[in-house]
Amino acid sequence: MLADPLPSAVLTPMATRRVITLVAGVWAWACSGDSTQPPGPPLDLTKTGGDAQSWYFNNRLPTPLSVTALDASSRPVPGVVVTWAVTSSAGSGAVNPQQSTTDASGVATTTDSLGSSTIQTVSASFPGIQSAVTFTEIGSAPPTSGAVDVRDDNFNLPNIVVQTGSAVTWTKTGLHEHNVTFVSGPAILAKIFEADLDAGTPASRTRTFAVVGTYNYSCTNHANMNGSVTVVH
Ligand SMILES: [Cu+2]
Repeated sequence: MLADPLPSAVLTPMATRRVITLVAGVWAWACSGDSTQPPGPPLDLTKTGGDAQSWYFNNRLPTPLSVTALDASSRPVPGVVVTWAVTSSAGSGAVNPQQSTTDASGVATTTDSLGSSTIQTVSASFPGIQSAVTFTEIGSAPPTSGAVDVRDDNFNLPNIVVQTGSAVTWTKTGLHEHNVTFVSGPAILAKIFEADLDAGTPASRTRTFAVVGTYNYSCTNHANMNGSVTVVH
């Protein structure tokens, strides 16, 4: 029995079938492993996180790369030393660490920094693996400026990325009284007041972002009117 069943009205026949399939899948998984039996030697790796990210040249990817070591019965294997290597051309980045050991859940991770190439591939393997797995990441140049519309009642776009040293301009396009109040980040920048955004005084204000990190801001007049500027190298 599901702990929190959906109202029957939203359970179309298709949705009901999906729920049944899901429950059956969990049931089969729960019964397939004999928990008293230790896993056998590792046979393969499966990617469990960090593949196919799009991020910026010479920056660390937001999500670490992770793999799970599996034995012949697809049980996770702890204690496997996984070797990570950038397999694309020179200048396409680096992984750190270059070796990591699978934990109690069979998972090993590394951090991955992009270089200056558009495509970066990283392999994960261990001695005797059937075939190494490959992560493929996409690099691009970060934007060198940003523009945010201050609307009724949201920021558009709410979340932007710029390179260090870039200026971001907030321009009032709505009619309500708004402000830009920085609430967290590497530095708390000066608040942009309603008067700053009123037409003609001027209609927009700019802040320059010198330090890498994520700056969060809000309009204090409207709940859930939030935005962020992520600054990369
Ligand atoms: Cu507002």
